[in-house]
Amino acid sequence: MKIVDARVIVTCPGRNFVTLKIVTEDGVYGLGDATLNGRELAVASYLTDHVVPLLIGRDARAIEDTWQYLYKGAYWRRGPVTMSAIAAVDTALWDIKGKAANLPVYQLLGGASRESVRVYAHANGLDVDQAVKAVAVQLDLGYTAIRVQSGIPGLSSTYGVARAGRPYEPAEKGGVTEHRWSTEPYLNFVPRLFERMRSEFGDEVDLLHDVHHRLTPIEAARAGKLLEPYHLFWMEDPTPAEHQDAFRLIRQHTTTPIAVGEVFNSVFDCQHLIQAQLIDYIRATVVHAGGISHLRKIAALAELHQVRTGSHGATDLSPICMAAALHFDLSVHNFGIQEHMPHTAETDAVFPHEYAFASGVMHPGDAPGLGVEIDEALAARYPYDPAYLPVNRRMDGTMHDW
Ligand code: EZ4
Ligand code: CO
Repeated sequence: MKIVDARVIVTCPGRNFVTLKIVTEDGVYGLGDATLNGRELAVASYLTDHVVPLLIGRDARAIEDTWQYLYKGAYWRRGPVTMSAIAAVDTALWDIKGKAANLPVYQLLGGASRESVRVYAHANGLDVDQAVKAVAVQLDLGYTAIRVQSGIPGLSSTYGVARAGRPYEPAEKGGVTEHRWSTEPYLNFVPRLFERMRSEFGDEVDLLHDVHHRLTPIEAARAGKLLEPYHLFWMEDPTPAEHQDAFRLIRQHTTTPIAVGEVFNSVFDCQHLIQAQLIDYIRATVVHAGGISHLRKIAALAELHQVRTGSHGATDLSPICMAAALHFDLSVHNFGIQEHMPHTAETDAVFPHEYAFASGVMHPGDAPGLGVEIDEALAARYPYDPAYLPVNRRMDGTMHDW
């Protein structure tokens, strides 16, 4: 089953997506997401200029060998660009294998370990009252786990809060916007936000919060401790994860569960955090962590240490990644929860898919392969439109983590 064609499709139905399409000699094709928010064309070039020529003539059935060939064969290892490109190839080859076997991909991954995939929604507001309303909307839609972000008194903008009346979308067109950050107002505010949530919505709903890499370890420890009465499902990315032993300090101070890993590319990024049980949920995802094959290895390591998965699922991951994530989520034993930010109708029209949401859970569907398509004619009507994530500075102008 030789690969005869592979090509990259860049489209911007409201936001940019990079897709790899691999075609085999018998006409079966597979799709993989290669979107790296704000750095899309780097992955597109890595694929078109360096990976596609290596794929032509290879056996599409040899998924693991192709993964190792691209990983070891480049000599230069890891990193988001390389690993997103490898992920796209891997995802497309699983799609092909599923179609060739006439089975949904989750069946090839060992079959379903659960009936459906629990997902969490986003709710955000410019202030606490708006955030309360946003949570109520998500509860009405059937979600049982909700991530809550709010504007912070004293700060003009922050991560995770939409402009009035619009769905949250971090990448912005027309240059790089700058946010200003101050830790003290945040630390004073965030316990009050969740105190209000519990008083409005009771104890049953699972509440999550994304710190988005902004605190030092001791500040994160303070946040986790102050949030304990409101028993969060998780506190996400409390501190940047380059220095992994930093999480030991947070752990010594708080029982608030910790989720990390949406920017991780490989099992080596996760290794210490998992083996030392410094986190509770690993957020690595299909597109940025080497595809379905590599993410399964991360999950297998996590399973040994009672760490569950909680894959990143923001709108900058395309519906192809979402489909792949749901096959992975349904099959791995130590699945925890899946992030779900619904795509716009424009995006869904370019990527018609089988997966569906109902009553707080999702299912990838039973179509052969991943169960996701790309409408290439429609995609071609949305040319690439550069957009960047914001940057973040402290009050004195020092660059900070966004
Ligand atoms: O900032 O996907 O948990 N979700 C997140 C996301 C990320 C974006 C970056 O492209 O942190 O909103
Ligand atoms: Co996050």
